[in-house]
Amino acid sequence: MSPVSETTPRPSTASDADVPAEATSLPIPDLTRRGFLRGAALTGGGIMAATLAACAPATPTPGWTYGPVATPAAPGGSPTPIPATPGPSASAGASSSPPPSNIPPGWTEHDIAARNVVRRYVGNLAPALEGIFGGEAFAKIADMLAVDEAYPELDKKPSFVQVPQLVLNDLLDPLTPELDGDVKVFRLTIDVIDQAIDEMKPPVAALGYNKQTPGPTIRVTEGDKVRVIFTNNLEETTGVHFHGVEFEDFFQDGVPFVTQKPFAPGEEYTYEFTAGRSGSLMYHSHHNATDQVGRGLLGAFIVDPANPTEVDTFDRDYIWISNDALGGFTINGHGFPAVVPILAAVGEKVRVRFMNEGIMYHPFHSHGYKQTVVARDGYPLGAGAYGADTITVGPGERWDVNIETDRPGLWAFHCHILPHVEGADGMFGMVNVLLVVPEKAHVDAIVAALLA
Ligand SMILES: [Cu+2]
Repeated sequence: MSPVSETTPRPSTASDADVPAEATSLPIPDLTRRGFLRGAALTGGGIMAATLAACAPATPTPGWTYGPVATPAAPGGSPTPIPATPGPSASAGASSSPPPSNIPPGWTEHDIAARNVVRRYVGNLAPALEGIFGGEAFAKIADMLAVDEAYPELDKKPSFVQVPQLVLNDLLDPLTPELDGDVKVFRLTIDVIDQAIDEMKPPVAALGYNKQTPGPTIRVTEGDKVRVIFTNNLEETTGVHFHGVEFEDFFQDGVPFVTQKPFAPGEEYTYEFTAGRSGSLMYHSHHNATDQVGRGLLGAFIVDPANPTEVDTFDRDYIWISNDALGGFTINGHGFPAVVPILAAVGEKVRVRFMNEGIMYHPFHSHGYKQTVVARDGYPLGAGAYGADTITVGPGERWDVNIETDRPGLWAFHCHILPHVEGADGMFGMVNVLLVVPEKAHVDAIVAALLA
């Protein structure tokens, strides 16, 4: 299975579900032999350990801050050594590699720092790229990253695997409802958490649903009767709004003092409604929201169509929730290099669901590929679907795009407001990568290895 929701409305592909066991025996020897096993042995525990670790960080939690934070101190438990002797400038503090003994001619500390961010992103995937893209392409990548320097990141999993992730949590531990008759019942807690924006910075004080931000994806089908029960474990009141639902009963709309009283600490509160239309919707706090949503009380609410059309049939499905209010510039709660790539094989159709929970506009630009915009705010565009390579997503908006892959590569995919993505220490924040590999077997092997 791909790193996507389990309930993608596509023709059944049972073979997808049991990928990991067979994937590693596929003809991609470099992937397992030289790349991942080494890293897996060092980091151990994998995603689940990272998820658990995020719930109980040992370090103090500073408040949210804007933009890149070049904090050299590693969070508790990080094995990353910090160079004791900075180079000519300390500005490369986000790097975990020792200062290079020789900076290539014409380079500055900026170049070294920028390269280190990408080294952290690729991690121990770097050697495996030879088996995926072939020797010629790998030689260029290896030269760019100076793989022959045997830098420390070569022995670590990619940054995005070292922190909890919505995409991976949805894959490994999807929020599944109980059934009460014909009602799908979801239970969520609302908690104070610490959020690691990436694997290097100290975690920040945050709020989450089921101890994660974004909260777990709530996924139902058009026409389903839905009950969602929240338990407020905060020491403050809150309320939850399902954003985009056309409620029959306005008292389910979740706006304290307009449709309900806020729910108090320790209180349980139940919303019950029918998912009346399909689309990419959201759920989030609608109480003290600048603060509470900014700190992380947000998540995706996906209503799959009862009768999917061709547009709603795809191979992989990615949620892309941006936030910027108080936690820096994040995609799914993390900043680059801790953002899970959009991973696909040549010949696949990928759905990306942009959802903006922040307070700013973000133009998300795809390198190398057309995005076909198929729905806005969950409403299908039908024959009005159009192509673009830059999709501006405003606060509260959701834009669904399909991308059809036909060429392999590592394609940058990022907000084009440059202060949201790149600074003196290289790329950060709202940067993602569309990683297109030649064959589906490569996707499966990568996922299996990352999760090992
Ligand atoms: Cu932006």
